[in-house]
Amino acid sequence: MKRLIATLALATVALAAAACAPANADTSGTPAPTVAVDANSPVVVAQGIKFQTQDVKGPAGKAFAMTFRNQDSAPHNVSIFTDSSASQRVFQGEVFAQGERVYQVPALAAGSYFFRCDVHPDMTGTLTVQ
Ligand SMILES: [Cu+2]
Repeated sequence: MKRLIATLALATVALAAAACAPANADTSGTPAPTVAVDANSPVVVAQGIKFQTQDVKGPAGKAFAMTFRNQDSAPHNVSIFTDSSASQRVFQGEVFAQGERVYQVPALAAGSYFFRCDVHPDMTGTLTVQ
């Protein structure tokens, strides 16, 4: 009887461990590692239905963090395109009102990119990736 209890206890521990494992070992749909904001991270500020920062820079060839500070009660976002025709989007930031988000911009080749607010397409700017 003692042995059975010990076996059951072990089985319970094993089950508990197995139940915990998927949360730590889930490899399906693993998000890309988050890139932290650093001194060179671009910051875009929106105020008065305009981007106050219309020229920002980002590093070429690696994902980077972009801080977007929306000081309006109107919703805005930052959407990045290959050029001002806005036909090829390379990044679309979350739309939100009044607040700040750190966008995770994917690695981009060096060059000049166009960005705008999807809600107000007249709000535009240039992202230089170098
Ligand atoms: Cu907007």
